[in-house]
Amino acid sequence: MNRLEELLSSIKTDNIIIGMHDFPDPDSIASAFALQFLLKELKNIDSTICYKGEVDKFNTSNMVNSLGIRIFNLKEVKLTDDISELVLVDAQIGNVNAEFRVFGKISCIDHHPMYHGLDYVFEDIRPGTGSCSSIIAEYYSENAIEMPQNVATALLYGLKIDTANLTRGVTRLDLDMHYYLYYKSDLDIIHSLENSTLNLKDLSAYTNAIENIVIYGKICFADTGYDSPDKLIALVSDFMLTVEEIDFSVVFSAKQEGIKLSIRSMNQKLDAGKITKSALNGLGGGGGHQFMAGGFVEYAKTGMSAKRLKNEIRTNFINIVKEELSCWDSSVGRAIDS
Ligand SMILES: [Mn+2]
Repeated sequence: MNRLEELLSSIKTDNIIIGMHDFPDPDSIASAFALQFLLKELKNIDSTICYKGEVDKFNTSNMVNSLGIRIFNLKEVKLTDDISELVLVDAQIGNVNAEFRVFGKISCIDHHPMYHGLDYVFEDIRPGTGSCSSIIAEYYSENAIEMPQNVATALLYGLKIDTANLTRGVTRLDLDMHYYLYYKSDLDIIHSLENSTLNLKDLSAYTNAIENIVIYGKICFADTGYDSPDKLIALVSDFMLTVEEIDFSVVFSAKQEGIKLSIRSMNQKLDAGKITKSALNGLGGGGGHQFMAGGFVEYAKTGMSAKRLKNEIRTNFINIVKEELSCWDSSVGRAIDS
């Protein structure tokens, strides 16, 4: 049995939930959407795509609208007794909202590092793969399943976003699936999604970040201002890496409950996920991949003000990065602009 056959045989009911992480991004939405089509097509299984948290505006909601994808907040879904099965995509129990644990049977398809502690009825977790979209696309290609254009477009977009257009964490599978999806996709939609990622009001987050950027060696810290949407914090962090002198970026925004962070690395020696996890250890939660990570620290749990917490977080990051870089040069530990 190949992986798709295994997944299909593990699903016993005809109405399931497909769960995504708390801030669904294009890769998770594409994976869920493509899986939804597969389940309906091959086994006549109905499914509802759910998240628990927020959908950030612009490119994610543009994607949902232009491709006819229906996603729901778990709050909006009436969970009856006959809906007992969950398939998680682009997420695992351990990095997804705890409310998903109510399901009796959970399967998992993901590309994040492994979190342990749960027996899935089916799992296909491939850490290191560039996108979850690539894994789902392979289910189609391996089984010669015809893919509708909107499914291909969603998957190609998810793959492109998670791999920063095939420049970040790319594996052979991502390249093969990029090729497989490319001619099946509506490239005009891809083009318009890629070119309308910001609203005018979002520009202020860039202005704030540029105005208060602090650089230590090749590491930058920047604040997008109060209560920026998560996706925007991530975009500003991506943007920082386009600056020649920067190869590790920590971008944050103070929100009502705490500080949200987005971390990017293009330095092979600096694993964004691991560094974030240890920098926030004891303060809050965080982690991710080699090249991208995120975190959140609640004021209430630390008893610190936003200002103190920002300083604490910055100091932790700098100390850990110093440890990681064996060739750390003391001259780069100095703020060159603050
Ligand atoms: Mn992903």
